[in-house]
Amino acid sequence: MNVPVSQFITVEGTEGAGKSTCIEHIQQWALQNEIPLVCTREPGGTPLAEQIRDILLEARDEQVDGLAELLLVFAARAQHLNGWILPNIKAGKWVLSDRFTDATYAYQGAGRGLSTDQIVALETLVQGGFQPALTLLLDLPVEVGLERARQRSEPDRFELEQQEFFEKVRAGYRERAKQQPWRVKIIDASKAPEQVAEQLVEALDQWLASLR
Ligand code: Z5A
Repeated sequence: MNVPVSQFITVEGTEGAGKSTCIEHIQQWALQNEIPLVCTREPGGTPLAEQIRDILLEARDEQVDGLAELLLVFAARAQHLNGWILPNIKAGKWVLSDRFTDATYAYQGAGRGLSTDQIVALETLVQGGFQPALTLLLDLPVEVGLERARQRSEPDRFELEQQEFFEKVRAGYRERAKQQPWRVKIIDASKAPEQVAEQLVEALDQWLASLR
């Protein structure tokens, strides 16, 4: 896809990693650097993709087939990418997404145990070579994140998973960072909010400097 990928940033992490808080810091940083940033999320980001999100997150009695889950994730992504992300980037905006395809490798790949080949095939079909230029991976011990998340409302279908599932997801994310260190930056999200914010700003500043 012929778009300037330097305008696409993603934030990733396991349960309770603090993505929402970090996104606020990134918005602040963008404002200070006069960057026209717009925010979105996955699954979701357009009316249709948000409907697919609801289907994916709804806790239900019926066992959800792993491949069905994977296809729904990529159906939502195709709609989001073509209907929202790319038009915004082409219009000169910088896009910040709360999760993207690294989440698929972590949740459906490492977590559910679906084959990497299947994910790569769908990624290629939907995205071509399109990738985030920078991914901030909020990493923390699973039990710390789950404890934070417990303070919140009704758990969705993913949040009902056991600790073992989230351990696999965390390992999957760390593996992505190992494989693509030029793009995926690990942030120690177990620290106090102000220390997490410092790490974020440092990673963003370094990355911005590398573009100039
Ligand atoms: N999913 C998938 O399976 N495959 C895919 O390809 C994609 C997604 C794209 C929905 O994602 C689900 O979709 C997700 C994976 C799946 N399932 N899960 N789990 P989501 O991003 O919408 O859902 P989420 O992970 O539950 O995100 P969240 O609810 O937005 O969590 P968060 O943003 O990381 O956490 P938070 O709300 O910012 O923080 C949690 C609490 O911790 C909150 O009370 C904060 O005040 C507190 N907090 C934050 N930072 C700190 C620090 N530093 N110290 C102490 N306390 C803190």
